[in-house]
Amino acid sequence: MSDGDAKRIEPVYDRSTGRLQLLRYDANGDGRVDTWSYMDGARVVRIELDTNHDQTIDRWEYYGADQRIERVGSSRLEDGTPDSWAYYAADGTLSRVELSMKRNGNINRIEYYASGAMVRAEEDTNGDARVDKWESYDGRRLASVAFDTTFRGTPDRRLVYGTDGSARLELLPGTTPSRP
Ligand SMILES: [Ca+2]
Ligand SMILES: [Ca+2]
Ligand SMILES: [Ca+2]
Repeated sequence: MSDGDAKRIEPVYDRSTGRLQLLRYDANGDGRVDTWSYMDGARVVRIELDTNHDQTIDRWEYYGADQRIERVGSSRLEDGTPDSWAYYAADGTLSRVELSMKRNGNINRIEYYASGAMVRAEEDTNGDARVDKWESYDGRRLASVAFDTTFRGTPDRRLVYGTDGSARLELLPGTTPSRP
């Protein structure tokens, strides 16, 4: 770290314990803080970043006790409100993304990843806190979507997509075949 960097870092200490609480840092040197590292002494707890320097936080990094990054929040509208959180496995790969599509902090969609690709997703479309839509992926291709159209807790319809772009609707067990 150069002298210039040191000048751009402002530490904040707990008044009673003297423990380091926060580091404010101006990463791009434009005179405005864009990186807030919340600390517990030497341990990083959370880092909030304004990566595009528009004075609005757009990235929230959460660190585990082992100082590994566990979760990264982001804001799809870039308005300072986090609405999606990416979770990372111990090897650093993306394991899942939780989304608050109404942007109220309530998670209503979870996407599961393997080897960097989404393999399935679950969504609560009607806000009753129960999953009613299940997507499964084959590589980058959406392979099927199951729906719980009556909000009973289990899927009753499934759309299966062929590799040729075709779609087939299946009725699942326990389904009344025709409804008005
Ligand atoms: Ca700055
Ligand atoms: Ca920003
Ligand atoms: Ca639901």
